Amino acid sequence: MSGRIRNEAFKQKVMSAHDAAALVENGWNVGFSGFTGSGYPKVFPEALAAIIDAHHAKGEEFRIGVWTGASTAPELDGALARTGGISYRAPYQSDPEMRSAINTGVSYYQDIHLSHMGPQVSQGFLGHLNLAVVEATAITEDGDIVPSSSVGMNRTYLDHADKIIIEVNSWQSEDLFGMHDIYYPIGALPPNRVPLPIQNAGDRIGGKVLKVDADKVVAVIETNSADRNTPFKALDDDSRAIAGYFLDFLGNEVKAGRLPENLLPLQSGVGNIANAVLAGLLEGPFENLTSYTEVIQDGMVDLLDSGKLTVASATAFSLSPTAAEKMNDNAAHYRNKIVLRPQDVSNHPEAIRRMGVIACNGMIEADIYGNVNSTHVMGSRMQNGIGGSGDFTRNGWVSCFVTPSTAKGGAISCIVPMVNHVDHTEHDVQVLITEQGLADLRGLAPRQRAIKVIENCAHPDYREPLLEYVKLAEKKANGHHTPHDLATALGWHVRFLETGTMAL
Ligand code: 0RQ
Repeated sequence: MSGRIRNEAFKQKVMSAHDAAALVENGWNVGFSGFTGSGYPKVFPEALAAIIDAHHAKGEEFRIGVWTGASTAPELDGALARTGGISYRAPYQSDPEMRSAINTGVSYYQDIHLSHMGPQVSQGFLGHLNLAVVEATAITEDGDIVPSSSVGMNRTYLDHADKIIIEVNSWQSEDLFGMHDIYYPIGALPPNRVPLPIQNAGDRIGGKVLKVDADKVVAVIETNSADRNTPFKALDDDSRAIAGYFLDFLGNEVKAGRLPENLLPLQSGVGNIANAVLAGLLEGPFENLTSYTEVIQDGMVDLLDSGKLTVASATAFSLSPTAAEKMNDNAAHYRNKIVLRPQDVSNHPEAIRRMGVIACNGMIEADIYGNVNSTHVMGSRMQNGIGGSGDFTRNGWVSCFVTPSTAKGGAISCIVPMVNHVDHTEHDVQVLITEQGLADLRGLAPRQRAIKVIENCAHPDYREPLLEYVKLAEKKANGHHTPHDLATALGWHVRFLETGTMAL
């Protein structure tokens, strides 16, 4: 044994992943740890996938509900989705196999705001939780769980599941102990909720460990496996340009007196552009920054190293292999600057609103009036999910969305007459940014916004057609608040589906 299991009763429960997976029954709901590719169980899901395959080979029905914190990795979403044995999945996912199971109709998917997942599980809307499978860095002498590289939904799943399986992963640094902040009162439902006592991004309000009812623990598995940790794409010209507009915007907000010189706590989404923004901040003029976000990626760690960022609060890491090794080697140093919280705290509307978080997230497309689609491709297909973007956008001090102005080599305009699905309404979206420029929509009525969005953000190839649409809509509309020609508003998407391009 690795020495990570320090409680006698738990030592007696150590078994192979196969034996643990054999405890699962058809029709169960399983709550897994894991958030953006970190802190998910590494060997249990593949063992379970093999068991599901064996049942299917015998012609037997075997399907389970899979709940997580957010996206996981090929070893979890990929392995289980491939069996066709996932009946229902929630909340955020980004695995190609899982996406395919959703889009081919094999699996139901419910896309829930990450801060809503805890309360919805607690109220039983997703059904009964039969099993929680949670990765741990260690089990203490007292039988408490030291979380690993994500906290996500673990507190809720451990509290609600009938049975629990713990995967103790000795790849995770033992020095993560003390980085987590597990606040139990967040589980209370109305009318028993209390104010969330977070005033500053780095405030610690809870304990270091997850509590677990030892009687519910049916198996402990030992592993030594790295998190998914995919490297980031190299910064390209578009992401650098987008980051540049965003940083200029923040500088102007400081000059206008709407932001302090060290800004307000930053939230940044995942992906290439978010990382470019963080790289830009490294070279930029802002000092003593703080971050209240949901994932800590490489750029955030670089900012901490530079001293420009003093503290980062999140629920998970999403690091490249190199940055993950660095985190593992230096966790004792970083735990004074990083707080990992349950996702219903990291994404809590009250904290986000109180501190005035600056939200910046990626999108699929925006329309001329400022509605944003973060999740759907051409009306019916799911890309990833809303993740935490709604939690931060609705409640942030400034809410920004970023995207290149075109996708698929220019065949798709990311600025369209009408979005094919709405995740963030015109009432919540304040700033749109593409490599073409930035549209600050604050204080503008819809018709004023349309001109600004087209002129500042649309690709030159699509500007004229968009202006033509505005003219047509104003002629045909039944009202002049948000003029639309309903017969052609989604015509750009229809044209893409029929011809492979939105271009005329
Ligand atoms: O498809 O992979 O087939 O080439 O969408 O697009 O440009 O790689 O962008 O990785 O930044 O993702 C919105 C999906 C952007 C992400 C989204 C196609 C494009 C490509 C991905 P391919 P890019 P990114 C914090 C906050 C929601 C959750 C969120 C996301 C693929 O940012 O999931 O914000 N956001 N969470 O070709 C059709 C368009 C398109 C398009 C791009 N207009 N139409 N396809 N694509 N634009 C994190 C968490 O919550 C955990």
